[in-house]
Amino acid sequence: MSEISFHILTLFPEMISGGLRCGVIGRAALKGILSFDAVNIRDYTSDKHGKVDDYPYGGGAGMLIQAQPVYDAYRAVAGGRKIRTIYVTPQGTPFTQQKARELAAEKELVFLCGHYEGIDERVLEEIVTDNISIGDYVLTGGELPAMVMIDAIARLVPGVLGNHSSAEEESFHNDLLEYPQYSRPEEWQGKKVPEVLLSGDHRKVAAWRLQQAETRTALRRPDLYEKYSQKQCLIRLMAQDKRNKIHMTESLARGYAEILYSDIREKEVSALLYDRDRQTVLASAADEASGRELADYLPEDTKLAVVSEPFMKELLEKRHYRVLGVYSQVLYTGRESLSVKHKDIRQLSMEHYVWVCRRCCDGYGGIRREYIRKRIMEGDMYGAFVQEQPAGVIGFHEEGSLGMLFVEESFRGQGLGASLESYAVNRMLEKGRVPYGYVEKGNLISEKLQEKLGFYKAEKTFWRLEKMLANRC
Ligand code: 9D3
Repeated sequence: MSEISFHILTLFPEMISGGLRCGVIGRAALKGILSFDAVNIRDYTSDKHGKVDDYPYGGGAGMLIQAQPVYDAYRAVAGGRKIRTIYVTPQGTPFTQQKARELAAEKELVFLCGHYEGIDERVLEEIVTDNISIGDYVLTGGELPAMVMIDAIARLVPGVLGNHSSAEEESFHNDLLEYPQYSRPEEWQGKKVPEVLLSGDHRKVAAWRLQQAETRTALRRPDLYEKYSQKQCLIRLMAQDKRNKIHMTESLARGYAEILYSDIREKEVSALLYDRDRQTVLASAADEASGRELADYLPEDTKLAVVSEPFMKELLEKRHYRVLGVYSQVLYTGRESLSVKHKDIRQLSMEHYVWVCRRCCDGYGGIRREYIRKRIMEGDMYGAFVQEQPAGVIGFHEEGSLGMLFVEESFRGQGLGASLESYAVNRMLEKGRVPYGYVEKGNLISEKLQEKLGFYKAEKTFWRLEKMLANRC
């Protein structure tokens, strides 16, 4: 079974099958990672002359594709099932990378391509889940737009790009256009390669590339540049209060989070950040009034919230959030890796699931089993083993912070906690991240350990909250 199937309903199936046979996408189809079928709407007409269109009621120029052949073509691929169905139309919402990501998570997609003046509205109401355009210009049909969207979606499917290139690089360059690049020869038609690229000075090269990317973005995409500047400005301001805001600056700098709301008054920053992939909001408000204003921008589809003021916690509780835990935030500003005394620390696998749940879910905090399962599956949980038995655990939360530290009672006082945490810090440093995490408020042993390892503790208290599902009556 392929990872994702694309069904394209069209009057020109050869255009689709011809176009998607080539290149990276064609290869992925041959390997069986993807599958396509271009369905000719005309094959499903009940008209004996093969006609699929007719005049529009109420008059007007041109013809309209009738409901019946479209519906029957749809039923031929969907059977009785409901499949996400995209009507490719100039009247749709513009296609974006975010939409591509969302659609790449589906197992099956139907694309309905329009022509002529359109399609009878009644069949659209019956089968279409999304109306999508590719931009504000006029084409002759929906086939090319469907192929554009399929290309963008397919390359996000694991395995399609091969194992070396990741589809979405983790870098702040995501907000900027790419810098110019040069290859041999050093001089071509009297044009020289910029000096700095030949210098071998990596820092200088990086600085030059960033400056080029910024200039290019400012000139060609002022809209993107505006967003980028706003983000940089917020990062810089929040960096002045690193201990309390490292979770926000890191999420922004990593490109995980976008700004939903920000308000800057005399260096007092209030901000609401949203990490769409992890459905996590990070909020910090300078005062209660800003907090209330900020809360109006909370997105609907959120699972987790991290806040650092008591009034924010209360505001969220009124909006159907439940406190998962109360924490101190700790930050490691060093660059040197820490020594790890305990030698047997390794990634946990699902065979340790029950053990981890007993330590992290049942006792305190109320972390969900489902969350632990996901953390293990994503390779983010590490265990310290003593004679092949798990004796302690630490993990990375979804948004990149450290947490879930636990050591079996009978193994305490031997430095296992310190080893686990040092190990986790080293993993983060290797990835070029700033290590920070959450420890249970009032867990004096743990707080002592943080201090010993050289972590700084935030003055603020942090609450992790989860959005409760709305009651369905
Ligand atoms: C403006 C809509 N129609 C007015 C009567 C005419 C029309 C123009 C072009 C109807 C269909 C088309 C064909 N274009 C697409 O099907 C299409 C499209 C596009 O033209 N531009 C950007 N995105 C898309 S997605 C589908």
